[in-house]
Amino acid sequence: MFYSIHRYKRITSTNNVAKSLAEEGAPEGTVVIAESQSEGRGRLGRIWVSPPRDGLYLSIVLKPAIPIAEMWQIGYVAAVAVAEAINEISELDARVKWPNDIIVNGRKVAGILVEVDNCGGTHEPAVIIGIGININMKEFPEDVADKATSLAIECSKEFDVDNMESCLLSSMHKWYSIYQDEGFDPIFNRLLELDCVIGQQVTIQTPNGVVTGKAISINKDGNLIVQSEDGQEIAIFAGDTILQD
Ligand code: BT5
Repeated sequence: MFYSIHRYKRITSTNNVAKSLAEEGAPEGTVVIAESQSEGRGRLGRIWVSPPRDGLYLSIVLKPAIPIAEMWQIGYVAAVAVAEAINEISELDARVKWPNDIIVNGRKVAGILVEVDNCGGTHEPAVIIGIGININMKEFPEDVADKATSLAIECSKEFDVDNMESCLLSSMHKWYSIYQDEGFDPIFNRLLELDCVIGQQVTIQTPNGVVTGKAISINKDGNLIVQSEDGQEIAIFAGDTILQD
């Protein structure tokens, strides 16, 4: 896969622009990078705080030859790639908090947004992987301050955003190539090594309500398995994880 990089100073959201490019037939490996976003978003339309130049805001168009129903796997390819890139650059111990948070010392340093686009049936379906990494922020708005962190906060020094970008793109290239050559198993195995949820008491906010219990595993369908207090095992496909102290 070769990257074709589109750079912007300020746009609404790199995912929006990447989606439009995919719908116009942009090839796999199209990357959209912005210095800042006016409408950076997380899942369910939530806001992604994206101040100028302090973070990396990037979206990649991928077109894996797999059924749309399996494209969620690419979110885990990205999670592994982002955690490894952060660890390589900073020597921190970034971990994956199921399903899409990258955390350091219990706080979120990066987030991943996976959006599948069937491109109106005129082009091959694409999966847009949006990645936001907090690099040089020293502080955050009040509503995220208690759960967000940055590389600069954790390491007490600034990092070069361009360096993070190249490290991330090579990590994505590496893990996506492994995925294409060997399938989901190696991704899944690495995910389990980087996971910080299994074995923990958790509260998961799911689209169908709140589940509390002990996280006991992640299965190959991407579900987190939680054992509730009455011993029942619940498989959860999507949600927000809160780790209990
Ligand atoms: C995510 O959503 O974690 C996915 C974030 C993806 C952002 C990238 S930036 C490039 C690309 N273009 C976009 O428009 N998006 C992608 P979610 O799990 O829903 O988390 C969102 C929640 O994280 C918010 O509701 C806040 O509580 C919190 N949050 C917002 N900004 C944050 C930040 N910069 N750092 C840490 N937490 C943040």
